[in-house]
Amino acid sequence: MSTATLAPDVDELGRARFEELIAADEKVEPTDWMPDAYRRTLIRQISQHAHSEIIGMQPEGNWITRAPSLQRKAILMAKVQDEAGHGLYLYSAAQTLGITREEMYEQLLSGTAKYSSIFNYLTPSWADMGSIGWLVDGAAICNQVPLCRASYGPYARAMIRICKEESFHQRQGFEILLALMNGTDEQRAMAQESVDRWYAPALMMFGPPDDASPNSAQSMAWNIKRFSNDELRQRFVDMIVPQAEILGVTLPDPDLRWNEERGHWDHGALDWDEFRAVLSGRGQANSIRLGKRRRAHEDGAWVRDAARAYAGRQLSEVAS
Ligand code: FAQ
Repeated sequence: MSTATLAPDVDELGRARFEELIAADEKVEPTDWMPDAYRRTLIRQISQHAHSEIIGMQPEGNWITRAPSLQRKAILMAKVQDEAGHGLYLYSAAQTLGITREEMYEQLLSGTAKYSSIFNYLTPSWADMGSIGWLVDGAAICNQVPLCRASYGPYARAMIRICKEESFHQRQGFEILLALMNGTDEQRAMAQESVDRWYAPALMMFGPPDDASPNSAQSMAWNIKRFSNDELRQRFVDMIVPQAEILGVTLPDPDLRWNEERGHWDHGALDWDEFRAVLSGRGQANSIRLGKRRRAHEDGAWVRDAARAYAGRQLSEVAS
């Protein structure tokens, strides 16, 4: 009898258990064996998601001091703070996979990590706070609700709270636009101009079309992604068309029409050259976003030093 039969390889047992968990649609936890490629995929997706939340604070942070009332300012501050919190839960979830926070920061600051394309667009008007909430958080919800059922436990659990907060974010954005649409002609024009700029970039947040999405098939087989990029984009379009009607804004898409046969709204082609340009660093605000993040990281060095010194003192007190 071979030793292999007496003591089956730990990896083989782990792999069988992993496959059982995925087949039964149960959760994989940090201490479970998992294939390297599954771990790498999760680190990629979760860290990109965390970076998106952190960089995503900037377009709205830009308006905190200029919000039109104290109430709007308080709401916007709370929203931006929520985004920081989402980034932190997500970095923590990624750390359970064996990458350190410092490694992830380094990837972001050096420009080697991706973050969502949407945050490389400028926010020149107050109405953009409405469009970000309604369209960007709306797209984020469509994409993220299914992630609450992702197979990796720490990611799925982080997403539950994040989605609750995102749905408040979406409603506050909708309400900003509704107030503008119920206002003066100038305010209505401001809201429409902003929706005109955010509609297509929001549709592109879902990622490339399915036939150009290299990661989807494997991520779906592992129950990380539950729906393809195009399926989620379709859900989003179906969701916002009636909402746009309530707002009284026009979606800037001449090809948008109800398809009786499919039972869905058809939408026009998207400019994937623009998407690729944004991903390669040539969007409106890529250099502004990364430059600001780098400065904030440098300015925060003293906080990290102080926290490290404090943690060291606590440890030495416990040890003594
Ligand atoms: N931007 O094969 P796929 C938010 C990349 S949070 C940049 O389809 P996958 C909240 C993709 O990474 C927004 N890159 O990839 C908020 C891959 O590159 P890689 C973030 C993109 O992973 C609101 C390549 O293209 N949400 O908004 C984008 O299967 C307001 C090929 O693509 C998440 O991260 C993009 N839009 O599907 C905060 C959700 N799309 O890594 C502040 C979690 C694709 O191979 C204010 N992530 N790429 O070099 C996901 O669901 C997925 O990762 C997808 C992409 C759907 C984004």
